[in-house]
Amino acid sequence: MGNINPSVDLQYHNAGHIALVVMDNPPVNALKHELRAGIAEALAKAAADPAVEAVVLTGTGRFFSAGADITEFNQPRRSPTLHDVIAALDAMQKPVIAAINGQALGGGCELALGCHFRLASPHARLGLPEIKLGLLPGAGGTQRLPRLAGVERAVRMILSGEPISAQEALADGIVDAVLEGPFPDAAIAYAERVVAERQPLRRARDREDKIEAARRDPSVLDKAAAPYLRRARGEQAPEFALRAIRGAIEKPFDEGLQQEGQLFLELVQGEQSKARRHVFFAEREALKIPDMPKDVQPWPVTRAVVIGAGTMGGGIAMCFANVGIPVEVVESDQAALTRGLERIAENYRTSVSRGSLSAAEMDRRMQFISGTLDFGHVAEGDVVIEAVFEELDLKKRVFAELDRLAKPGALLATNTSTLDVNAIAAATKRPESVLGMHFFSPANVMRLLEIVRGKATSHQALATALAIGKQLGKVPVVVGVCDGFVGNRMLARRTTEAERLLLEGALPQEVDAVVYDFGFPMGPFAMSDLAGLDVGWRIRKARGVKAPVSDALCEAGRFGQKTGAGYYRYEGRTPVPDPEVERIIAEASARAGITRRKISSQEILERMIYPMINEGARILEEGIAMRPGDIDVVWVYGYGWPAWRGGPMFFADSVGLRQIRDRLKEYAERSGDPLLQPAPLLEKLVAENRGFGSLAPQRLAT
Ligand code: 3H9
Repeated sequence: MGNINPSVDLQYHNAGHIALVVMDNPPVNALKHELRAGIAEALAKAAADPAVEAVVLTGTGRFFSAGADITEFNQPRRSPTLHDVIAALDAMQKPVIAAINGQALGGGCELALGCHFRLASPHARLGLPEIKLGLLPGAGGTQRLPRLAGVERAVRMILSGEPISAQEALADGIVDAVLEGPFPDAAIAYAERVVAERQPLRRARDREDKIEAARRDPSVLDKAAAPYLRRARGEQAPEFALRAIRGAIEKPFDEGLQQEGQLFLELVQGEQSKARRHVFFAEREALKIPDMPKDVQPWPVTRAVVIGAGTMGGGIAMCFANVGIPVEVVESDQAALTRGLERIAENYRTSVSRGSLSAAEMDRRMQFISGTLDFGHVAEGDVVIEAVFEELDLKKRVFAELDRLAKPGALLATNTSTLDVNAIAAATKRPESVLGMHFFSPANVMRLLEIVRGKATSHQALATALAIGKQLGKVPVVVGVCDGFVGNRMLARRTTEAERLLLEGALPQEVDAVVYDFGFPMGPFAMSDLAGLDVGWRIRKARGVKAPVSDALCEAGRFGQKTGAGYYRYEGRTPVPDPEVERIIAEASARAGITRRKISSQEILERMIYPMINEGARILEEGIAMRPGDIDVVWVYGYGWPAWRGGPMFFADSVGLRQIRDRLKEYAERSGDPLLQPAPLLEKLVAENRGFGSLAPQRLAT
């Protein structure tokens, strides 16, 4: 508890020479109003105290500060603002030294940039991640960082949002020193030196040397920003951030600062940042299980076993190796095992050749992975993840075996993407230890992890799966048991509708263009070609279901990218619209007795999105997901839904549920497809004039 207020402590050191201002607002020192007010008050006291010759500003715990308090963005602004505090720091006539004890992010980093000197502990990190919230650094970051570090580094940090290490910050001139000694003592000693040597105050606002080159040649800025803007596609924040940085080059400091403030305000009030903030909080909410007792402790996991050396098994093994957890891949066939381990090595080699992984790090990771044909090794795993062929009987047999061999207290997980986890658990005498861990392909890249909670899954097993997910750097979302769980079940609605659009008159490239322009990395047909059409074909045949266009393509041997042709033909990996496909589609329409028509982009978009939202409503109704936000997280992290559109359920609220309900009704009547009839929950929310966002978290149905 601080002596200025509960969030700020003002201490005096070295006979009152040095005032130490300590920010203490756990868990991350977010700059809420009380913290800002406390810093301002402490600074005023230090300024007025004749004994004080320098001020050191630092934070408690792992954080200097993680920036503005994001929860305050929906509330009216209260003085002192972060601007006011930084202006006060900047204007101090005594040296103010930021002692960056841990992470300094966003407004926290800007606070440090506003100090006259910056010192970092060796494990400190500095970053401006505002772009990930659909914002730009709005407390002087776009003006001070280019002046301290040059335009290229500033663009990289601001437009990527990725933090840098203390050592990199030192090399770039962002911090003045990295101090090995204990914090804050080392910083206090440094402050004494600044005072003793009468070092002049170094204000970032006065620096011009690092932006001179960009002033002479404006293309420096555009060149640095180009790769980020190419990826932005419809997202406002990168373009706004670039404008703000340009202001630093072209305008006097105060004008640039004012422009930055206006651009920030526009973003923070806009729909895109609201969407990204929603995703930020939804991702963290998803880890909270309403019925989980507080004292449940996950089982410790120091060793993993993966059953199956196929693409999924190998990818999952890499996830463990990447974070330094030893993992053994168990296979029944030597050739498959050798192939699987070689595929893993090949994946790492690709990363090394691209420069994203060092050869030494590849070797280190490979050492965590071993392979065996001996099923007995299952006994060594704290977690065992089964990734064998997607066939219920096979999985049941594997689980019966795991039950026999795994140690008591091991977590037994299946990587099924569709099968009944309860049926798989029933093959064991310990269904409480069984759940689904549905990784998305490629497993070592995609961040979503659907954790499927079976009816018997214990709290401890669930807590362990969540902890593993976090440890692996995944974004875990707990879902209930149903065909396809959350993600693939909703995707199935889109797939059906996409096929129908082709039959009615659209072409694959038209549908894909609409979905791509919405912000997805690719459209449904390019995605099917990538995944391979044959898998779905086999499943449809087994279930007696037809998809006339897709079936016809498969019959023509067009399985997608792997055969060089699917919905497109391929030149390398580039899809090219193919007149042959047009012919196949036209024939399928004729066979179905459909007169093809021109379908508008608006209709395509509605039919690609609204049926999924409807299915999302059913998923909530049935208790397969706990919160609409969980569904949004699934789609953002598993299927490339653009984060700046917040996920399907958030998007639905922003479109308006009445509009969606009305359009669905129309499409249902036109197609005769009962699945397009608005879900009862959707109807209920429309009748009550509410959105999905108003729903309280619920327990999963078991
Ligand atoms: C900004 O600064 C704007 C300025 O440029 C201009 C202003 C004028 N505010 O993630 P964790 C909560 S924009 C409020 O689980 P970790 C979080 O919700 C901001 N709350 O921990 C969670 O709450 P709960 C720029 C925040 O160790 C708890 O803290 N800054 C904030 O895995 C723990 O978080 C950013 O964008 C916040 N700023 O990761 C940083 N940050 O326990 C955003 C966290 O109730 N934050 N919380 O669920 C992060 O990236 C990660 O939280 C961080 C810690 C890396 C800091």
